[in-house]
Amino acid sequence: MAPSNPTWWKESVVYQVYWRSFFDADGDGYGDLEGVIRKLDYIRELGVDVIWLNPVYESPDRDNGYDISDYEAVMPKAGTMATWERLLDEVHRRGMKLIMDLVVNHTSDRHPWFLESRSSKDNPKRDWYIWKEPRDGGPPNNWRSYFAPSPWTQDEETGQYYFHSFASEQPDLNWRNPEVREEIYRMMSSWLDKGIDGFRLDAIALLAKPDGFPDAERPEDIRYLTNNPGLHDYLREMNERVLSRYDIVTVGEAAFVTPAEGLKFVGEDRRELNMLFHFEVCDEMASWDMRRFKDIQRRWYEGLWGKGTNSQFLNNHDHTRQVTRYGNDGRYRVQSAKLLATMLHTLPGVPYIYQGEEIGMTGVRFGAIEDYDDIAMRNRYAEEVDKGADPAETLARLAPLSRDNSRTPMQWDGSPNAGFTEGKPWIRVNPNYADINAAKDLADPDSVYRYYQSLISLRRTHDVMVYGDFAEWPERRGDEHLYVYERTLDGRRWLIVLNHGDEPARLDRPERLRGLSLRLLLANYPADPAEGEDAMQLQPHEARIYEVETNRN
Ligand code: TEU
Repeated sequence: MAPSNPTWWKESVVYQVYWRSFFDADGDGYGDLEGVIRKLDYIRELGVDVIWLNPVYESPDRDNGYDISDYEAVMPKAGTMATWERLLDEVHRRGMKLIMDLVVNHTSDRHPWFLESRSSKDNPKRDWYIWKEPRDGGPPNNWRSYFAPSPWTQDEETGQYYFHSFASEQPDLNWRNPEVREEIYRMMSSWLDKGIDGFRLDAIALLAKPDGFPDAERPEDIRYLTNNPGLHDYLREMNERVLSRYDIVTVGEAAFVTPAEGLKFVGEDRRELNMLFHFEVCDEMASWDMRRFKDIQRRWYEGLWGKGTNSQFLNNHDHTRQVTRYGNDGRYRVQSAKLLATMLHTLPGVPYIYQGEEIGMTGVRFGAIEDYDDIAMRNRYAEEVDKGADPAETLARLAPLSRDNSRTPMQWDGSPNAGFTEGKPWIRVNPNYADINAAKDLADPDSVYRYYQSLISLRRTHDVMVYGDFAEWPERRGDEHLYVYERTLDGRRWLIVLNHGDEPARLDRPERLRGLSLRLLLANYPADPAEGEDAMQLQPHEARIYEVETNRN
């Protein structure tokens, strides 16, 4: 297949900073922008190119900054605009780039636009949000929202309902209204004019709503919230009016898309966005399922390669840490964290690292609902317990996928609160911080952090990892633990071998590889000097990257 056009952002590795849990410089228990500045060398040393900063805008903070009440101000918990500007300078000074997380599907219910909109039916901003009359005295349709039993909340003042894809404190903007779009584009340009390097666009597949909001046959399947007609017109307009005017990178959050639909967001000839996060893995694989994962990778490769760019990730601030959810966070934690990293950095697409992943941080189990902060978890718990579910059973069922699993503070060292804060942390620290922390990893040449450094530097120096075609070994396609694939570019040939299982495994070399020499470039176990020519003996969670001798060599 045709390799894609070389571009800086395709060659990048992105590091996600969930600032409120990163480093607290002022002792109020929340991470902050000053804290990010102090830890920039740590991030830079890893070798990453781009930082994705979770929302820092003014917000009542009901959904951790995803409920914005002023797009052009910084929330005091994070710091001031002056600190943010210093952060941008310091990121650039270190040769990195900064992308901002932006939420344009909805605002906070405290945003002045919404306060005006809700004030009366004839307010000029009424149509900036989505208002409907009740149906039979109840909500206008039978849908669910992401975070609530209904996406409709009735406003006492006028008796009408407003629409919210997420919590009731997050009313959706009405993208059909050209004034709304104008104002959003103006705001986006003002951030870009400050010199940022792009956006991660939150919930971007939700912008368009269907005509008339028809009832759903299966209300529990919330796909109706996404990918509605008109969406791509908005994205093209946004690109034309704003994005195309800057040398930036954009990544859109797009749940529930097939590769064919995904291509509509990122097709290079379509002029919409650069990359997307599809959630096929996170949404459909509660735990690891190798065959399914391979199938997902294959379909997305076939759908996008040469035409648009994919993202590689298994966790973020909404999804339980990868080594706990998909790997082994017990005996083989270190090996497993390295294997998952190897996989994400060698599969086609741009790798995203979520803070703490680079030291193999794990998920957490809190004993009481009060210890959970996540609005999605708390609302769901309340709904189920209200309906009569057993509280302990509900907590145990919701805990493994609670978003708080990935939101516990960054574990810097073995001092109290993991060195994250000198105050009381806004969310409890994972009790395993004495064992798992950055100071330990930095002191250990075999640590997960050091492995990430090697992996990223390999990617920086070998474009076969970025632009190489991808092919699985067909004889291992059905294997539930082994994942074996090659990347090839201009006569260079790399082989990646992964044993994602708790048992050792043997991998025979197929005929086509017999006699060719393999040069080991990186592995998460020491090489076995006794290993024969024809078969590899793989340890549990072993990962290897080889360069295969080719005729060119
Ligand atoms: O998440 C929105 C969203 O669509 C996710 O719930 C996604 O579908 C899911 O991760 C796939 O399983 C974004 C933010 O990342 C989240 O933190 C916010 O709470 C939400 O938007 C509302 O702004």
